[in-house]
Amino acid sequence: MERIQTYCALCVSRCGAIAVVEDGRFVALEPDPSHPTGQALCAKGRAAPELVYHADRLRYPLKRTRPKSDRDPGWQRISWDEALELTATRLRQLAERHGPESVAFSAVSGSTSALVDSYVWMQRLMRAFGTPNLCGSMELCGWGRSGATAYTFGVGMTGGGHMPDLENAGCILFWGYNPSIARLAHATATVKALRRGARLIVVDPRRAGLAGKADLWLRVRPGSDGALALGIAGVMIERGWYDRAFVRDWTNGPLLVRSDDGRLLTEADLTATGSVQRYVAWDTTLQRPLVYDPARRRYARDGAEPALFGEYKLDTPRGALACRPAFDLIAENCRRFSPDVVAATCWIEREQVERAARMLWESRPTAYYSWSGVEQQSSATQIARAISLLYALTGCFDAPGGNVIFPSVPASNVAGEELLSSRQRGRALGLSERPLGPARTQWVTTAELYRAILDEQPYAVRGLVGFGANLLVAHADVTRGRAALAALDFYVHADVFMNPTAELADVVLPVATPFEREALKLGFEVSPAAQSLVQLRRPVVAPRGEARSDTEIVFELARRLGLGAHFWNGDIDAAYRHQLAPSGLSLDTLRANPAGVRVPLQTRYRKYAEETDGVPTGFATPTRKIELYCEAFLNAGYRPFADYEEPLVGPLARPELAGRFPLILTCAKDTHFCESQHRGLASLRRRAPDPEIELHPAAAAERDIRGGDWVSVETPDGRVRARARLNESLHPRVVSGQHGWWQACPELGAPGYDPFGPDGANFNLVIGNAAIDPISGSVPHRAYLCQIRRLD
Ligand SMILES: Nc1nc2c(c(=O)[nH]1)N[C@H]1C(S)=C(S)[C@@H](COP(=O)(O)OP(=O)(O)OC[C@H]3O[C@@H](n4cnc5c(=O)[nH]c(N)nc54)[C@H](O)[C@@H]3O)O[C@H]1N2
Ligand SMILES: Nc1nc2c(c(=O)[nH]1)N[C@H]1C(S)=C(S)[C@@H](COP(=O)(O)OP(=O)(O)OC[C@H]3O[C@@H](n4cnc5c(=O)[nH]c(N)nc54)[C@H](O)[C@@H]3O)O[C@H]1N2
Ligand code: SF4
Ligand SMILES: [Mo]
Repeated sequence: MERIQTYCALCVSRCGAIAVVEDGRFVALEPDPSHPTGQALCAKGRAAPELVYHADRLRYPLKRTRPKSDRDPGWQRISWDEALELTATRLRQLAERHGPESVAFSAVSGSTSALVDSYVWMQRLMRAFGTPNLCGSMELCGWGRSGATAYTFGVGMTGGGHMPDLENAGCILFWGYNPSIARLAHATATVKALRRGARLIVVDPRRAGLAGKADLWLRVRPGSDGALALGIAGVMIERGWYDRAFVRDWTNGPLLVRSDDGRLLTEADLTATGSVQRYVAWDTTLQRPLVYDPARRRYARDGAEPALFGEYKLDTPRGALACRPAFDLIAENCRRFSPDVVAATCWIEREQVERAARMLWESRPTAYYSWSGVEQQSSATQIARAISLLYALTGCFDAPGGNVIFPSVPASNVAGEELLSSRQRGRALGLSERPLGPARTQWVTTAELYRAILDEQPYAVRGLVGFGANLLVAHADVTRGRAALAALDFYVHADVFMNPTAELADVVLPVATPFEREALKLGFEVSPAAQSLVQLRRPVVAPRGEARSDTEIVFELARRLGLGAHFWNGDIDAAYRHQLAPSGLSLDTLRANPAGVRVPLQTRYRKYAEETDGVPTGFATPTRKIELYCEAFLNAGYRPFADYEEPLVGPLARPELAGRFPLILTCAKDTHFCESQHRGLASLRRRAPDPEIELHPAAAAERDIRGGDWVSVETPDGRVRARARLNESLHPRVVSGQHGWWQACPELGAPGYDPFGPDGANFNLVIGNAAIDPISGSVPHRAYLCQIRRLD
């Protein structure tokens, strides 16, 4: 028997673990409490051996032999050599004839899979190949917390090494995030913080996970989160429960906004010799304009007190101009969301708004995390902006116990940004419609991908390289998606299992599970201690059949595409050495220490205030301050400060639909499965045999539905089935479903579900791709209209 120190890579938690191997067979995965994320394992982690030895694993490369219109693809086993040569030839042909942008990549999210092992290499391949199109669920999973918040703070707020400092937080705010299910290591750390007396606020339509332990649970109406955040911010401003000095010194709240065009006033507006690069605030002591220089991160007069409120008439060469500090405009907008308005809009009690504001302020330092609940919304960007505003008011950014940019082990960036020309970057699908959205960094949505394939707009996409990604189950507009994938000239898909999306591929490549392959992980994110650990995960057993790691596939494909020079000529060890060079760690040391090596790191706080030659670091934004007021938004035609937008498929925005579809539909993850995976594992399926929809007992009674009944879930876009589960914690007009159901579990005789028809259980069959966030393209999987009916 061998016990191998490793970690479970199946989801974002990456729990430290010990793999038990008996006679060469992987028999168990156990928690490793000596690992910074190893306190516990979930049922999925414990089912790892079942995953590895599952009968349905893909074990050999496959080639389609029948047309895509045929229900049977006629899969034929081929050699790796044939599969990769065919793939490289077809991809090269497409690039030569139609440009590399005619090939898109798709990828399973690193939060729900071990593709995180290979993500940067896959991105490097796609960029070296020359395509700016990666369909990786960014608009549903990471945009709000990382992309949108960066417009405010200059850095993505939650994700990577930028995390809530749970060890020191006085108040923890989880907004649309349930770590008990989604990120075990985070849940464990939160429970520890609660034991030491930290307060917890949970914003969630369901009383899920830690909401049961929270000091305050805000049962928000799905998708109305922006109004709630602005309402809480409004109370904080009104009562003076905010860090005034921080807002004054480190946000662009004091900068004056012109009343005529909403732009930030510049020095050039005041004098002919003034600079357009310098902004203007109002000096409350001297009662005159105060110039702010982003290059020096300072106001012209040391110790000056810029105004946060008021209206000021300034003399300009073109006459008098009325201006107000940005913060004054923001405060005014927040006042529109009084506790009464919030109560009516968000369906919560008005007293809760003040309680939340008070707790965020009085129990600080405050740290927060937000995720899926507010990502999959038609106003995902504005919701993230509103939460960012609220958070900036606490003054806890990068402070002990706040949201801290934890240190990370120095490493070379290998994602290959430099390999993609600016011309190709400019061709990312959706970039012209949404210039500030995820396409700026090569993330495209399925709506854009399907349009490019089917309508050839703005140009034709003809090839797809899929690393995992079950697009037809994970994304909306399923029927159009199927037509699009079937219309591709060439589609290669690498996966651990066959899935309904991969069924439309031309070539399928078998991928090893994380327990059968080596991978390098620099930092485990959730705490400074976790960040300091570097682990080279050892394979526990040899891959089944001919399965290979995604990294091996990327490197070998790169070589055959003539891109070997960017990939150390296929030498993965050499690539790791390059990646590790700045860390001072050697690959041999890591191989000799499977439990990982800790690199001493020091957590520095408030790095924005650190000075170099007398100039503070500031923030990576145009004004070098936290941008509560964002001119980039104004320039793109959006509101420059956080504002509320009604969910686009909701009772207020679509009253004509609300009669036929009176319920609000949202969804959440299941603890037993990752997204559309794992329904085939008997130990998990036994505990969660059916797709479910949760509804309030009153809503059920009104429809003659009992717990356990099969019901239909119908929206303006379609209909699917699910089993009713009664949940008293929900608002009677809110129901919550599950996505990801298609796979059968033959071992238990548990059925699979047709992903494309009303008798199936593909949640996303009833979600459309039309009503989306105008800034990011996010799709409202979490706020839709529906009706539920009992099925006889
Ligand atoms: N209604 C609704 N829709 C949603 C969501 C929701 O909450 N509700 N969540 C959204 C979110 S946040 C996300 S991230 C997406 C998730 O959607 P996807 O990113 O598609 O993720 P999964 O469904 O988990 O997995 C897709 C495939 O990846 C394969 N896979 C697993 N591990 C690996 C690996 O290491 N390598 C390779 N090559 N393949 C692997 C699996 O076998 C599976 O076939 O769904 C989104 N869609
Ligand atoms: N067990 C398990 N773990 C996973 C995954 C999995 O599928 N299963 N997936 C991984 C991935 S890809 C991701 S992105 C993360 C996601 O992790 P989370 O974001 O925590 O996942 P969810 O449970 O989908 O959503 C969190 C909460 O949002 C609530 N919610 C729904 N609608 C709204 C709303 O309108 N407003 C607010 N405020 N809340 C709302 C739900 O009730 C739910 O409790 O988890 C990762 N870990
Ligand atoms: S939470 Fe479960 S699936 Fe995720 S890494 Fe930990 S043990 Fe693995
Ligand atoms: Mo995700």
